[in-house]
Amino acid sequence: DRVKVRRALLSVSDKTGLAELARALAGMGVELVSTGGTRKALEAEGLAVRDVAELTGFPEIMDGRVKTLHPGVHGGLLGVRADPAHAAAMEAHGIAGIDLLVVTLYPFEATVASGADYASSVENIDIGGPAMIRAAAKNHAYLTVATDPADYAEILAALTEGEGETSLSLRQKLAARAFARTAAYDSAIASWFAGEVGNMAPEKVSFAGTLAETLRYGENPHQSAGFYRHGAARPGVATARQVQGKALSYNNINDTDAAFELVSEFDPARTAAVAIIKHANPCGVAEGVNLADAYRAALACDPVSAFGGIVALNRTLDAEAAREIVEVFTEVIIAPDASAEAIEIVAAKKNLRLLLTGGLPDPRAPGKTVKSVAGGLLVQSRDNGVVDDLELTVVTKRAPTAAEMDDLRFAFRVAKHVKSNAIVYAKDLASVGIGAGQMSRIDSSRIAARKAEDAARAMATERSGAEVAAGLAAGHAIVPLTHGSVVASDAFFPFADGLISAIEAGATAVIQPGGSMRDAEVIAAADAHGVAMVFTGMRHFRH
Ligand code: 93A
Repeated sequence: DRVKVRRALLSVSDKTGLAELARALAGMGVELVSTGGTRKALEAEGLAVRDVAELTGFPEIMDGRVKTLHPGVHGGLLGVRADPAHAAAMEAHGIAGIDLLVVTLYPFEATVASGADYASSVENIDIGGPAMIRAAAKNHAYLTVATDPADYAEILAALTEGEGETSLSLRQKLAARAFARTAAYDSAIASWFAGEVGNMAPEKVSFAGTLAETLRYGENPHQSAGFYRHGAARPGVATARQVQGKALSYNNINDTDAAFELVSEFDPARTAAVAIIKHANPCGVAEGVNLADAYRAALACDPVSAFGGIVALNRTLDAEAAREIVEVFTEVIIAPDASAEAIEIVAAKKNLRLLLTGGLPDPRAPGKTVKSVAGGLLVQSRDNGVVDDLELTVVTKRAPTAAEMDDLRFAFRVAKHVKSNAIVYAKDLASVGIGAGQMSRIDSSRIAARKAEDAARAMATERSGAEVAAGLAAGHAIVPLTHGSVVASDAFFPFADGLISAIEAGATAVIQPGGSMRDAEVIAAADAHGVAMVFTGMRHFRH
């Protein structure tokens, strides 16, 4: 997989580091070929360089718009050296093989940024450069391609160490960078153009990935929208097979993604898990001995919100679970797979979408998430922290019991997928109260507790009227589900009040990152109530 570099084609707008690179290459006996401006720059350095016109047998024409767009160049970039027919074609047409391509593109981005007019912006759209870069990157089995002066040192070091040869792994790495460069370049052109023509629908502009689908509308009917796929191997809503149901909406896709990412936190070999999502937040999550069991427990958390929700499962959807789910109005079901019988049961609900992904995504996998802000994009590595990998520190006098510890881990796992400020009450590996998206932690705490009370009331009224009437006559109050629960917080409690509100709701153990200036106060409040608390050392903000 090692390839000797004999001939280099250099065609650069940004001439940073060019002379040093070319001199070093010449010193290794590499033949240099260049386009007009680059050749002049090299000759000024006293280097011997052939003009690309010698490869094409054609002069640069049309002010340089056509200089390398010729089989004499592209045959030398694209020819498969090991293919006898390709080799024969190169021989027959006198095509010289190129082993190293060095191109920096016309400075389109800088031209636009400088406030240049329309005509000069257009003139700075490079055509021949990207064509060569893409050809060389495609043929990386034989070619080394540099698209940035920052690549030169690495290439020279490899050539020096490899006695004039490059390795496949280096060529692959450079090819990936090359395609990223041309993609970003085209993105910049597309964005600029969309701005110039003004009324162009923004969903037609590809920032990353390819347009998979134009959606009926965006978050609201007056917004246009599209769904782009970027070919990552992460199983999920973008790669799923839709077995049945209407087309997914923008909000469906967003919520389904949130739902499936959440259940993927639960190892299917260890447990069955179900999440029900509304507005990208879970309204019920549970583990169970099987999916039907987990679904019932997830539904009990907030049966009112579950109406019109998205249901995600971490195992193959079976008939029993399917029967339970179709009882409740549900927008989307997403699972790694489904049994034939389950598919038949779901088929009775024509509009219900069933998505099968063929697998679960790895919660620990690296990756990037992107969010748009006015005039830019915020990019970060995905939150791949998993509670099982964290060192949990008991900070209170009382340590959690084994059962509390299981619930604490469960609750923290769920809290990671709840919009901040997130408070999650859990009992018996099921959420019993979820507080999401509040501006103060204590509000999330109170909302979660109130929802747990509502759920308890809903359950009571579901029981026979006589039984409830008898209970109420006897003066029995409704017992909120938070009684005897544990509570998780996605970020530290800044004050003791949030914790005290959770204790009042009936929580007996707490899991939170820790790290507040007032940790001592919060720990003292827990100790005063005999509550056990563990610190994770990792925060899970989600916005
Ligand atoms: O105008 S082009 O799109 N047509 C071409 O055939 C072509 N070949 C190389 N631009 C082309 N290039 C670009 O010219 C390269 O990407 C590089 O940015 C620039 C180098 O030209 P020179 O060596 O004349 O300064």
